[in-house]
Amino acid sequence: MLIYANPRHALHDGRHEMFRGRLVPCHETPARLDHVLAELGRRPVGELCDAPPVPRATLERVHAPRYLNFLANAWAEWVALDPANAEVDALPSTWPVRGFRHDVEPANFSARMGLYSYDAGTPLTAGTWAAAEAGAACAVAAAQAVGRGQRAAVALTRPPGHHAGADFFGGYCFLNNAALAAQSLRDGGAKRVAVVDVDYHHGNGTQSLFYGRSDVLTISIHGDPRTEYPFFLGHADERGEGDGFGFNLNLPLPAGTGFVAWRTALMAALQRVTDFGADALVVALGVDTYEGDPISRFTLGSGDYLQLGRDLAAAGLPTVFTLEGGYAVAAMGVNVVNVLEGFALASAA
Ligand code: 6XA
Ligand code: ZN
Repeated sequence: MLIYANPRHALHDGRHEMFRGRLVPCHETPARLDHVLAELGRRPVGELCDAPPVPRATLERVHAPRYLNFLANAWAEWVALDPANAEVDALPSTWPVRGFRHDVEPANFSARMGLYSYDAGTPLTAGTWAAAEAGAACAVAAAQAVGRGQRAAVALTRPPGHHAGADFFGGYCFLNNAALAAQSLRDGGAKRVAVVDVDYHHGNGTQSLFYGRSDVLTISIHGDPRTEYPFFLGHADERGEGDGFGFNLNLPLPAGTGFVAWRTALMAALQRVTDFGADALVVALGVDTYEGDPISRFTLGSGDYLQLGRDLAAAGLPTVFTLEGGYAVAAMGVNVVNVLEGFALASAA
């Protein structure tokens, strides 16, 4: 198993996110990935590798050029508004909802922050673009390694990606690493790619990116959006549209769900992957399904992640992992490495 760890992840280090009318400290912190790297130091389940830079054209396979241009320049624009902004994260506060225009890009910076986002929980910081771009490079490199015949590769990166769409950020995500991996696998010759998103939160960005396509099957197991973030997508009746009809599967579960019921959903997901005839699998790996997670409400235990890894390996497919959520920071390393170890041991057996 090859592991591409984002060397620039810590450049994205938000101060605050908006929560119930207050700015509160960010949950999505550099310490999360540091804990995974520390656990990998104790249990080296794979080989750490460097990813080459990702060409802009590769990012444009998934993201809109004007969105990428905005992200790449946003921090410089923010500081140009007022040098004092260098000490403040940029957060959106106005959004073009139903009936507003999205085709005209405003000149105003705050208006563009709103055009290209959907929540106020995702601060854009001095190092956001550098970190996100280097993370995307890890996802593409992991996909290319699997395309060359590796059984599995891991994009160990943050910021996470599965909420990011073609032209929007949100849910702590800027570039959709899982979607970039899936598209790179397709571009490398895989005919059918499945994305299985096991994060607590619905992978709305990934779903929206492939919703009209039958070559990439998207599946997400997540907290029921009637009560859980991201609220406005992730229901069971979202099955895809046009050519993509039947190629999106949502498996929402109620808050409080434990591993037995959760694993039943996982088995349904993996059966659908088999029926689809996937050549390759992308796992959007969030461990915010953990019982100790501060912002989520499933009750998986650390040991359950070993079984998750074994179950994913049993699908028998070349597999790319991307790292998504997980905010019980001290347990994060054990939980992520348990998945990878369970997978590695089962696929070697
Ligand atoms: C609201 C919660 C964002 C959830 C981010 C996440 N600020 N997504 O873990 O998978
Ligand atoms: Zn999550």
